[in-house]
Amino acid sequence: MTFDVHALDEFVLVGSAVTLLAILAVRVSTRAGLPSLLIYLLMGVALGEAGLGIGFEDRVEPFAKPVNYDAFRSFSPTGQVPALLHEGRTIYDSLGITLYLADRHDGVWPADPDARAWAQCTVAEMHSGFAALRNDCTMNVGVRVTPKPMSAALAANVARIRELFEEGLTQFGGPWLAGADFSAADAFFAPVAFRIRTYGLDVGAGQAWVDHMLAHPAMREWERQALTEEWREESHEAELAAAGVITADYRHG
Ligand SMILES: N[C@@H](CCC(=O)N[C@@H](CS)C(=O)NCC(=O)O)C(=O)O
Repeated sequence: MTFDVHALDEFVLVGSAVTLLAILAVRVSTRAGLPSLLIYLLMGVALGEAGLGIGFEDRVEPFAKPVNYDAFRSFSPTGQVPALLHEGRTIYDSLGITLYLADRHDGVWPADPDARAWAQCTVAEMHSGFAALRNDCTMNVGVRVTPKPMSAALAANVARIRELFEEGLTQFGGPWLAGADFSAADAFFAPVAFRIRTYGLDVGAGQAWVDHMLAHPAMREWERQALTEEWREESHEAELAAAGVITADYRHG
């Protein structure tokens, strides 16, 4: 996903005038995490950067306290993000947005039938699964954590991720999960790349993808913005404290 914010802005200007509400993408990534937000932001930027012509404008929507359901309901029927506003439509849910984009742009899914089928399954698996990873390894771009001993469920999630990454890289040749080109599969696992780094999770040879992903200009820009985030959210900070011992905190906002 991204790169230079100004380049991104240009993309937006010349793009398809999609407005992506990647709410809190940066803020959320700093403190804790809302994977979907991140996913969106990343996906939009990445696809745009990849030259697929998907321009979008992201908007930060802070969480309302004590609950933000009503506030988010003003732009998203589920009270959740992400939501994509396009041509008068509200497209919500990460998978719904992906399908919507794939109907309108080439490259969201790999062209190769095998890679395409694999990518679609992995996206579905990410969308509906990995609950232990989401719960136990709260998303935070700005810190490093020595995690508490893993539950059996978390260990199984990490093992499955390792298996998926290694399978994708081996079967389709990398450097992206489903082959030579970035696809929705990479977007859906982008927040996982940050989690792997934050918690030092072992994904075996899948680390090659993590390194490749984290080096992407969009990811670096995402991280840069996250580190400057000025606010912290109590609940996410509490989740972080419960996840293990914080060994480094690079947030300077
Ligand atoms: N299945 C949904 C999940 C969306 C979701 O969990 N969104 C979180 C942020 S990543 C959210 O909006 N939470 C609102 C809240 O915590 O009040 C999707 O993938 O779009």
